[in-house]
Amino acid sequence: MQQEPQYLSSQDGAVLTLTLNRPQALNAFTSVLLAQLREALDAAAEDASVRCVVITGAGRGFCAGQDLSDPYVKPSDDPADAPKDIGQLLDGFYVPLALRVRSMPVPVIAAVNGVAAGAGANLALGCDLVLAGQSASFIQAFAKIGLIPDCGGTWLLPRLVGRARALQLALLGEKLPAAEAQAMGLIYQVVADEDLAATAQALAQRLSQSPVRAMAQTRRLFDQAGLLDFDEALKQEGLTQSQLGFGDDYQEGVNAFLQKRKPVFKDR
Ligand code: T3D
Repeated sequence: MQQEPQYLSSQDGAVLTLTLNRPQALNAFTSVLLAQLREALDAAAEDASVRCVVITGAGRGFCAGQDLSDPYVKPSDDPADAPKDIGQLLDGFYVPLALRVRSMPVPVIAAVNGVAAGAGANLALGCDLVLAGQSASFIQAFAKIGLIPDCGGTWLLPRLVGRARALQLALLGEKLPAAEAQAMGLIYQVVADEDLAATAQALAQRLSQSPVRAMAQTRRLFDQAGLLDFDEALKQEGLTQSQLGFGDDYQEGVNAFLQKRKPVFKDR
């Protein structure tokens, strides 16, 4: 049976905005929403008209993480039932979503409009640029229900803020206000709540007119750099630069500079 979309989708020029739309539960992830969001991103990855994606939430929250009342995770009332295997939920839904965000051919912006908890926080932190409204907050809520930071959290947090702060966030599970998240380097920028949507859209429009193929390659190289030694990182830079140098965007960027005009980038 076809499920009702649990997100909203709109496109303005080359900017696709996906809005998690379960405001009554602070946009907590059901298995349906997780699958729908991944499918929307899959479609955007294939759609040449999309050159930047914004992910945000409807209502007063960004995303409260896993919906704890979802049949996939809710403990059974019958003690005779075997416990649910949460790993299957991760493999089936969170892993494909986290990988999808991280491999998009275009930049992905999280516009965090309120609380981002658990996997909701880590979905946002996996995006390329994280903007937050001043009243937004980030909570590694896993600590309170006996789990580890998932949806990429164990990988993302130490890289973003270092081990000591990552452990602070993960073990204490306290609400981190957006301004503190910015101060510790967890996110890009905090803006007034009323300016968040417009700021995110302006940033997305700007990125959509930029050489997005090079941006996706920059993300890829940053992500793999921690696994490489310096020599290998330099080699990878050379290989990638070769490929980009054969692309139309490079020609266009150089020609536009020399001709003193605004470049029009098209590669994806
Ligand atoms: O099994 C697994 O869990 C595997 C997957 C793991 C990935 C994860 O994401 S684990 C982390 C799951 N998320 C949480 O533990 C967060 C739970 N929520 C909260 O701690 C709080 O709601 C917040 C701190 C996020 C916000 O607090 P507050 O006071 O602003 O709002 P509220 O009143 O608690 O919530 C508003 C409504 O949203 C409320 O419903 P009601 O009473 O008005 O009908 C609340 O039940 C609902 N809601 C919030 N979070 C969730 C949720 N419903 C289902 N699941 C949620 N995660």
